[in-house]
Amino acid sequence: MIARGALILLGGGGHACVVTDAATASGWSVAGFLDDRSAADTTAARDLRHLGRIEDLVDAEGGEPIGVEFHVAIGDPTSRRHVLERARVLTGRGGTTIVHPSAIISPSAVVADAAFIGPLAVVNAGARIGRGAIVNSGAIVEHDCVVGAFSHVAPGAILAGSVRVGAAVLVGVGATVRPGITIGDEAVLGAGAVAVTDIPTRCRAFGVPARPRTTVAQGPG
Ligand code: JB2
Repeated sequence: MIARGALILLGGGGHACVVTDAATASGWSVAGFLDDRSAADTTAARDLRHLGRIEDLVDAEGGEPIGVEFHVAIGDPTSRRHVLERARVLTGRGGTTIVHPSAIISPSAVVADAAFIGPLAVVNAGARIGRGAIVNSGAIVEHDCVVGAFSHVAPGAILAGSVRVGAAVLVGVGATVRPGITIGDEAVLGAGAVAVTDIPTRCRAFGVPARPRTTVAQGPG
């Protein structure tokens, strides 16, 4: 039985370990994690109890949601969207936002449900962080940026002012995006890339300056 007021994580990989630390530092009691893989195949089992599969958000006997808060702790945008949707269907709820206490979030910024803001991240004035999005460790989202639902701004990435990031985008580790650039839905900007022109929907762009290469079809996750 999981105590009410506790938090359970969905996903048991490396990102779940980072979220565990952030959630604990911000006062949550993390009861454990749900993952369809066995505990032996997960990283989070090192620190947390494996409590079962995602379907265990619903009480096996009563068929009712188990009533605890949850957070989808998976880095990949498509998988994150997929698992959060499954959880929403099971529980009728949308998931909790976790913000590490060392993050700096402007009072005029807006952070939607189910988002994750990691340690030392900065979300500056007027920025909007979408549902289920990640601003990971040390990433900077400058003033008036929009980060779409389920997008992941990876550790150390920098979005300069007024950048628009679509839904389910991955901005790779240490990537930089020039002011005012738009990145289309489900695009990927590679690690260390510098975007100086817009990146189209579903495009993968790499390098300095970032060059769009191929258009990719993403699976359901
Ligand atoms: O669609 C899914 C799904 N996708 C991933 N359905 C279900 N039921 N489960 C899913 N998972 C589960 O999330 C996998 O079974 C797996 O155990 C976990 C993801 O773990 P993984 O280690 O692959 O990724 P991660 O998201 O924890 O970490 C990645 O992203 C972080 C941001 C890594 O690349 C890290 O290095 C990175 N820091």
